[in-house]
Amino acid sequence: MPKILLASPSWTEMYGGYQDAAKRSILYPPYGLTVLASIAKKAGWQPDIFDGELFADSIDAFKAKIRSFSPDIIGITSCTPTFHRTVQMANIAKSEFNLPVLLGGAHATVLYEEILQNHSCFDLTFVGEADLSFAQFLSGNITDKSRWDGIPGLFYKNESGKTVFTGPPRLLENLDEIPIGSRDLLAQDAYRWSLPGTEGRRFTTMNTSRGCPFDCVFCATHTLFGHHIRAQSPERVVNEIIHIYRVEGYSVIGFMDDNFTLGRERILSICEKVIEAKLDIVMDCWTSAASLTPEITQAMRKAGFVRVNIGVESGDPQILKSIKKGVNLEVISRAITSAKQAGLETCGYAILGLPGETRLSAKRTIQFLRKQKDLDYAFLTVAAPLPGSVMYDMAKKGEGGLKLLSDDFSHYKRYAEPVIEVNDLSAKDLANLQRIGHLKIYLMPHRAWRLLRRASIKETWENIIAFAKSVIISY
Ligand code: B12
Ligand code: SF4
Repeated sequence: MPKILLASPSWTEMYGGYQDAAKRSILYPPYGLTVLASIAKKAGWQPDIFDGELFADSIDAFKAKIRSFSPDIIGITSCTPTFHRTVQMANIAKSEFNLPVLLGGAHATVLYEEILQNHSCFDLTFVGEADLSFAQFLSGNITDKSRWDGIPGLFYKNESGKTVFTGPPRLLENLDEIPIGSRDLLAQDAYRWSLPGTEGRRFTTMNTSRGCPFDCVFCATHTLFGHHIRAQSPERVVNEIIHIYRVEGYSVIGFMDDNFTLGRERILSICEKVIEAKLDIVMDCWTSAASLTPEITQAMRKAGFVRVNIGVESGDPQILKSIKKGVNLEVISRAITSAKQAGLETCGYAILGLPGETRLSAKRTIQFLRKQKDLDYAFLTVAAPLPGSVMYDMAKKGEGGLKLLSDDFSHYKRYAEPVIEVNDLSAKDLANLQRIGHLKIYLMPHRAWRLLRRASIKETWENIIAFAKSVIISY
């Protein structure tokens, strides 16, 4: 049986000075690769997965994995700030092991032409959603380039050295057809996420829908999955939950959908079915405030959700409008309160340095987050214009007061090293506002007290030390 190694580069380095604090609480599994591995199995391949994030020296570990697994082909995923690592891995696979290398993921989906021009280590790029193209590619002779032409969603150089794009990929119409990911290929106890009451429990992620109807200018999700929402049926979602709980022993699940709670009937039905199945599980999800009504938050709490992560983006009404968030501050506040009243932990994410940002609007964001008495956690990131987002084009053209300081994607981190200036805010100002903002937010007595009560004394000290270290390093 031919073998394929699917690989993901290490990524917590993109937290910059906040890496220590991030590593303590976040380690997500490469969900997309588990799905691709199941697709490969169905096509008659033996897959394995390499997750660079699990190793102190991910490059050495990658070489060791290639030696021990001895694949016929390698597939690597790509994200903008870690693309240099993807290239490093592809170069090793090609020059040291002489293996064909496939590329896929968010970064490659936008910049495939430029990538193939500059990096000869990649043989073939899968553009966009790849479930169907990958299955079709693996189901025949993979070295026969004349076949590639008939598979939509591929970019490559043909026999005569000419680049070929076979057109946009076909999208899955029925997401119930996505196979359950091969999580057995992961180091199953290695992953973690700081939800309450989850110590010693096995954590994994799921993704149950694709596409987002909103148009936030900083977001690149549409290039992968489009605007139209496609979602798995409640039956399919709950079957996967039951499977990973009963067969694989996972009892902590993070739903990584862009907007998990969009679609009232679907989410209510999922909650109802989870309750009926009587599972001892803890869950959280990411979503837009637009859909968080009391009816939904209460149903979620009953089903075992313990936290909801909400995109706040900005505390300035004008910025919220101009970035096309699709919700206003009132809706966001109401959603936070509704989640809190239902008994869920609440976490808000905001971005400094969005188009149109000024010192005043950034201060409004910090102030808004500080004052939300029902918000347990809040994180401020600094905007990095991601290829595939409207903001990327704006930054390149200097629109919205933006000035792009670097085209080196390895600097496109969310914490501490901004690659933009905007209006009256220099890169240094943005990093300072981020640091001071976090201090101001977490030193609010109601928030500090709640967090102290939630954590053990040991955990609290460890968190304080990691956070203090992050603040000092990022200074
Ligand atoms: C969950 C998630 C995370 C998680 C988990 C990541 C992980 N280890 O899986 C965490 C929080 C850690 C994370 C971190 C980051 N993420 Co993220 N993340 C997501 C999210 C919401 C879902 C990912 C997912 O599971 N999708 C479902 C699976 C099935 O899709 P997939 O992995 O993309 O794979 C499909 C195709 O892309 C393709 N494919 C992918 N890789 C490969 C490889 C091969 C060989 C082939 C053939 C095909 C292929 O096939 C798959 C099936 O169709 C997406 C948005 C989205 N809706 O996808 C953003 C997203 C991918 N993240 C994004 C970003 C920018 C980041 C961060 C930089 C942080 C940030 N938000 O600023 C870091 C960098 C991480 C890294 N690896 O470099 C951007 C990427 C944009 C870009 N230009 O790079 C996205 C699109 C969100 C956005 N707002 O724009 N992320
Ligand atoms: S940030 Fe969230 S709500 Fe906005 S477009 Fe992206 S996925 Fe959709």
